[in-house]
Amino acid sequence: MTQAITLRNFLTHHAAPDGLDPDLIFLIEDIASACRVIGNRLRNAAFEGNHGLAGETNVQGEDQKKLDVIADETFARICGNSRRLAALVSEEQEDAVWLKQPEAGDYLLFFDPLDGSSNIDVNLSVGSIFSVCTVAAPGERDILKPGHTQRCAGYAIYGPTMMLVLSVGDGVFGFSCEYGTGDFRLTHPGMSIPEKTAEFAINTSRHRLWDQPVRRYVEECLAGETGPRGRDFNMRWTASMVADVHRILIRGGVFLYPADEGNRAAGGKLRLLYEANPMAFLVEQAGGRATVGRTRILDVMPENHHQRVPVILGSAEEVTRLSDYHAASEKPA
Ligand code: P6P
Repeated sequence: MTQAITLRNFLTHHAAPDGLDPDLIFLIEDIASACRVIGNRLRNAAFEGNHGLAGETNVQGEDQKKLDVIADETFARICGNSRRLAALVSEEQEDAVWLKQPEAGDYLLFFDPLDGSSNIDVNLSVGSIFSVCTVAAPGERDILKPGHTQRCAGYAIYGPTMMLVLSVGDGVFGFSCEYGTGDFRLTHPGMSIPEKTAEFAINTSRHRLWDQPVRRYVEECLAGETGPRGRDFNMRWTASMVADVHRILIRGGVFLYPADEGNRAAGGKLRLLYEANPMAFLVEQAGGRATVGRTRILDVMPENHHQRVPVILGSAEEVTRLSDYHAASEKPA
């Protein structure tokens, strides 16, 4: 098999419309380095006493795992030296960390350093999610950027293989970490989501809380070939958005974390700036769709740093069907 090209080779020769800004290349390589270190710390956690809780709660009010703290510190330590990085915006930190006086064109890095960390102690896949936007004007300290302005987005998945999956706006590319050298090498060029699917992902224990459009959609899937869909569906739920989205990028599917009676007051469960936006960017770049029910996630104008939104994303046909069901439920009787 021909030697798969490295991430650096890909970025320096990538045919993004006008080539990639060298400072963006350096930042992406720093992100990859941070993810490689996090993957190694995960692998050695049992020997380093890094399983379990850190004894703190984060801004989300969640009990921080020791590895949440390590992952957050790793992103800050490694990416914080990137030349034109103006701010770090972490799920684990209440406020943005400004590294320099922002200049027009500087980068903003949004990240969920360790997503799905409740899976760590049971040795299931977890991930890191990242998104890069730019400062619009000198001195601007506005981090509330809508998702369609992202310059780059991606994730690392720490599974049987550690992978980095990213887009710089012209398709989605997957890089596997080569054991031994630690190089991320291009193994999944041009990742694409099939328009049709027979697989859905939702936390079904919240069934009693769902709104009618989601309840209708899921019940039709469960009815299988005897119901209106005329075919059987499969269900997967990994409690790790990165793992569910990765599966959808590989073989299709639809992922739902909708607003419901239990989370509506908070706006949903998943966070807009560093979970929904980067994943929506990837999904659209791979030919899928991503909405909050009807509205495109990438068009949502953020109102605050840790804003939560409903998320429906994946195979275009299914996301469109759910959008139609939401529209039908909003029509006056
Ligand atoms: P639940 C992990 O905590 C996360 O933010 C996502 O990665 C995942 O999809 C979701 O929450 C899981 O939520 O309700 O199943 O624990």
